[in-house]
Amino acid sequence: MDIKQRMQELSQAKYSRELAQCGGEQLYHVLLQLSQELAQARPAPAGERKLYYFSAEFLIGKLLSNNLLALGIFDEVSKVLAECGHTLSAVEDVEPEPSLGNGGLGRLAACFLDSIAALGLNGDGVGLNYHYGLFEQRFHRSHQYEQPNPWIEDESWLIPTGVEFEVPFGFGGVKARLLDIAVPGAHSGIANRLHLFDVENPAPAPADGIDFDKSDLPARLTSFLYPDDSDEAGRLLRVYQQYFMVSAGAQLILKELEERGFDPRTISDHVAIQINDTHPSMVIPELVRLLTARGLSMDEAVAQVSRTCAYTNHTILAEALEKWPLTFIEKVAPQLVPIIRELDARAKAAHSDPRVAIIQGGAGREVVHMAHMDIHYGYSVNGVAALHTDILKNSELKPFADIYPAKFNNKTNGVTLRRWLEVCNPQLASLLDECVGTEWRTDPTRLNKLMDYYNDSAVLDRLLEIKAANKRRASDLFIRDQYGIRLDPEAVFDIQVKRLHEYKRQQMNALYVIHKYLEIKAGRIPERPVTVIFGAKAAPAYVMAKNIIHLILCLRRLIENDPQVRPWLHVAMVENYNVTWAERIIPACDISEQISLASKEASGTGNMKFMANGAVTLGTLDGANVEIAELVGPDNIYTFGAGSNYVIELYDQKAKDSSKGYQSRVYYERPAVKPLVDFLLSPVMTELGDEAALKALQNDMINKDWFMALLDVEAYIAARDRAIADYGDRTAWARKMLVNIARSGFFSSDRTIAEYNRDIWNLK
Ligand code: 26W
Repeated sequence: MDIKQRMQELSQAKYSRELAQCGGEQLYHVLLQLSQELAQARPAPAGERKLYYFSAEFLIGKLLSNNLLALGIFDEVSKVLAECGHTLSAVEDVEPEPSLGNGGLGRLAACFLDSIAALGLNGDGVGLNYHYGLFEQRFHRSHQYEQPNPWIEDESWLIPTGVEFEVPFGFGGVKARLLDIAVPGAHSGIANRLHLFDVENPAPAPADGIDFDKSDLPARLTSFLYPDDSDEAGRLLRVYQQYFMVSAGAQLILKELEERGFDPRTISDHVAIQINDTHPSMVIPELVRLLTARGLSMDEAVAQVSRTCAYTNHTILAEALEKWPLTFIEKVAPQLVPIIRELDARAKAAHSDPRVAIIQGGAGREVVHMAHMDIHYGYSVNGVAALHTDILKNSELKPFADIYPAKFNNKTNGVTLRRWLEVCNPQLASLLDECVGTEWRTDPTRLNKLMDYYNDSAVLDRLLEIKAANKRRASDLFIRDQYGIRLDPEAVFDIQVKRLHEYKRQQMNALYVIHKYLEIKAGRIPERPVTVIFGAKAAPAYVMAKNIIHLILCLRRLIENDPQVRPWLHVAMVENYNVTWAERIIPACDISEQISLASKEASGTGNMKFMANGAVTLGTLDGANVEIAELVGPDNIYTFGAGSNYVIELYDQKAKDSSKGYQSRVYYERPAVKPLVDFLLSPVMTELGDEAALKALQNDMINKDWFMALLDVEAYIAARDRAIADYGDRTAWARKMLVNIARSGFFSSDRTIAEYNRDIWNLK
């Protein structure tokens, strides 16, 4: 197809205008339609077995550039736009970012869809079409506020399919309408689909913030992702959402199975279901229900389902392992209760260990342990990084690993380097083309060849120039879009962007900022200026996380207003951090903050994106940081802090005797730590901020500090100062950048997906 000609035709048909006369908004819609046409003309992949990737989140980001790349017309379209005086990135500014995810788990699902399609595998996503997304974050008086984040426009990537299913809730049936988003594969010629279910008559956005009447079902089922679950109505709504997704999804699977001409008795030969964390776990009893309704015996249905479903665990935090009161399920989907009881009875008959029961607790207090159902009735259980899988096998899920050793396997996460390098960092991508050839774009392990340039000063200089250009660009976008916030592109860019959670320890990063501030105030001027950038949303009901945001925003104000400190230290926090901001910030990063308490971050995936863009990691030996450290070697990463075994030991001690194990007060009393923590309630801070919030945070640090920030903070400060000092030797630093880029090929999600397919899905 002549791309330029088709763009011309579309601009005439849609706007009765020459392409060259179109504005950014019109060009966006021309390209949206062009991409839709090309993607829909592509065949679905062949394959005996088809994967359905069930996930409550798909954090897909803007789609235009990514789809143009996958469709093989990125360069051509960029050229045509340039002829009209536009750039693709300016056109893409018009596109709203779909707000269908929260953090790593959702973004991983999006990278996986991209890689499944790129590898030509037969696999679709199944999720929900949240109209107002997670929430849009606003800062006001140094606090986070939440607003609905509507993203669906009249013309969008959503394709109505006309397919509908009835979901049988306890209160009656609700129609699920299927909308699809095409997922074209790069270099594979095929397109898969992301199936998003929606209600027939979605409710309008709530009038005030994100609070709404949670009993207003069914209209509210697809309003928000994870609506505030701090009360019972919110938690119940989640269960409604989950059942809506899995019941409609299971019906879709059976419909397609029939259309492909297969008997439901052979479903496991033709279908694989990946359960992304426990949010979709009710697909197991639902599929048993639907199969028995189609004539299979209970034994047959259970056997088939157990060879169809596979489960991925993304966290070991106890509070995130879902346990639903049986009364909730009784209310939402009463027809599942006898099936879950049967599944539980079978598991209990086979395994007397109460720790592996599906239903736990006495009469009236029974809870359904979703992960346990997945493990007993799934054929594969995987963690998302080597360390995480080891912890699952050796502690968190040990009783299960002892029963089913063969089910457990590791699949270290990956990210799509198409979005996270080719699209977001085109200058670096073309330097890599020059150095290692363009093959790295289809085979990222080729990036290893970059090591040949370790002593090539011209290439090292180019790396530094590209980084500097990306820092200037990010600074310009900050001024433009973040209320004129000024970054210093000459400073070291030190970045921590991820969900806000105590275990990720943004509070420890803030303590470092305080340390630097106090140093400068005491006249000890740092070697070079540092810009500390944060980006994070806090769950609406997570008070401590919001307090940490408050601390960061107060520190920002304090420093900006202090002419003595400002030349050396900047703090910036991105408002409404999302995929779009990640694409702008990550290429500009020098130091990548990956500082979770060892054992708590299952993998992390931001760490991989930063590495591929030439940032050097400052991190604990947690999650995939461990594998990054092995790949780049000790000279090219800064690791610090307590190891996971020690941390787990401390928790065990505390569980046995609360006066043992980690006692934060001991660390608080250390002379290097106390002034930092005390500073939270210093007069300059209480004048700026909300004293109660700061006090609550300080009090928690001193008396609880469950994620042990004070245990590691001294080692952290030392490691960070060392990294900032090393940054001064530009050649040595460029070498570290080069090694990180060269070794990032392993973290391509194409590699991860090839492993899932080889070990779990067997799609072809
Ligand atoms: C209570 C329900 C619930 C629980 C946990 C909702 C959402 C979550 C998290 C947001 C799940 C999540 O994002 N986990 C992350 O998954 C990534 C992909 O595997 C990992 O890289 C991260 O380490 C892990 O935190």
